[in-house]
Amino acid sequence: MFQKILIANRGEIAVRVICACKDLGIRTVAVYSEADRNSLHVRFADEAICIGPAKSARSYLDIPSVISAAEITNVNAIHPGYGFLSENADFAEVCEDSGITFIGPKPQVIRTMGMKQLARAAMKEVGIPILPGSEGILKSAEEGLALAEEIGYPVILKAVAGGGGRGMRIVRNASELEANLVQAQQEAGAAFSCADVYLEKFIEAPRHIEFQVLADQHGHVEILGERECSIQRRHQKLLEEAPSPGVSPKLRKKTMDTLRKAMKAVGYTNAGTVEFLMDEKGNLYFIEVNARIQVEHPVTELITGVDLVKSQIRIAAGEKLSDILTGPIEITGHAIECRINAEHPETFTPSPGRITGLNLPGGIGVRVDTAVYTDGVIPPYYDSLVAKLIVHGKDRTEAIQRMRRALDMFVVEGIHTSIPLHQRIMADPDFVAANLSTHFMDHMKK
Ligand code: MV4
Repeated sequence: MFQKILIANRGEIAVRVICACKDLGIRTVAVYSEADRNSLHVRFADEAICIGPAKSARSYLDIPSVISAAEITNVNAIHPGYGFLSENADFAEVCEDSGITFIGPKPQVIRTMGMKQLARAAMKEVGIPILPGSEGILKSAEEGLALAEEIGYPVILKAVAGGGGRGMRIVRNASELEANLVQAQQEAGAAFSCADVYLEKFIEAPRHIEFQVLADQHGHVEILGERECSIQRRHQKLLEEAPSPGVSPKLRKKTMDTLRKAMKAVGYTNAGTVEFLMDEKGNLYFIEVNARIQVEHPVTELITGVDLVKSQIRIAAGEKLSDILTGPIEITGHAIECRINAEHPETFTPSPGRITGLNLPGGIGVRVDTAVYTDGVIPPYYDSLVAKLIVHGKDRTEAIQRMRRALDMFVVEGIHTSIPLHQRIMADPDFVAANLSTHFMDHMKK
């Protein structure tokens, strides 16, 4: 097992990784930008190193700075958290070349999953259903027109280097295709330095459902059920729950059985998420793989009892999944996570600043993952996540009731937060009826 781990991240996930390290008896090194000097991850780590100015490009995204900090402190491994360098295959490679274990999948697997048309082809190959669309990169408008004619409009153009909703264009008829393709390629080129685009059938009002994967370095893969992540706004998830109310036990078993084989076949290791869209008929179609721990991992932890971050570290250290998991994966009860963001609850405009008053809720079935404290500051430079409020109940009804209670007792003063928005969602009849799609926020009544 590792003696010392560097955490290449900030905020709640850095604190979450420190928790896992403390549980495993591993020493920790925090890295921080000049804006994060007084952060909790700096306070709770055994050592801390400033790696640069506030701007991420010069601190948390700066590979030489992070590697230098790892070498100075003589760590055995780096946990990248989510965002920042977590899915950067070059970073993972530099870590390995420097004799530091990257806590994540192998660089070549990260690289393949990052190129969405390759991930799509790889998953199709191993029997995972994908949406009808192009075989690889779209080479011309003519090819796109012929393909769209065959599969039927609407179709969607996606940047191969995109993901998470960036670099997508919906095409509703033949007259729109060429112009949209040119635009999509230009945008993709500017945003990702790769202009390649692929085409898929567009699902109008899908549900967004993702399966949690854990895989060791000895060829053993486990799937820890799924999460429902349909409630989002501008591709930012607001709330996630597990299990998905839209997935039947039969569909869950079938998908998990196929995924176990698929992830083994692609040589996947460590933690990951396989994202699907569910159409109106209840069919699941693969869209992408996230080769990292995700923000919403706690809902899976609460229904399975598995510590996913500890599992990541043990897998990276070479342990077997059969030693990490105490038995078969069983799903108990229902969990919901609300992302509490520093933003205006109606306009969604960012609301950074000093937290002047704070009460974190507790009680049975309630977990709060956060790095905030009274008089602490939410800086304007990074994402607006203040806390994740996660509840667990015996069923969805009890989880909703506990979430309402916890939201009522969650006090944040000095900044605006999304707490009132979550209170409205918890009271919404469509939410209570689990009548969900990615258009939920457009339909929710005031
Ligand atoms: C889609 C889709 C419909 N059809 N792909 C968004 C996040 C990224 N991971 C994939 N996304 C989508 N891919 C097909 N073939 C719908 C989404 C999608 C979406 C698209 C447009 C506007 C809002 C959206 C919200 C959630 C998901």
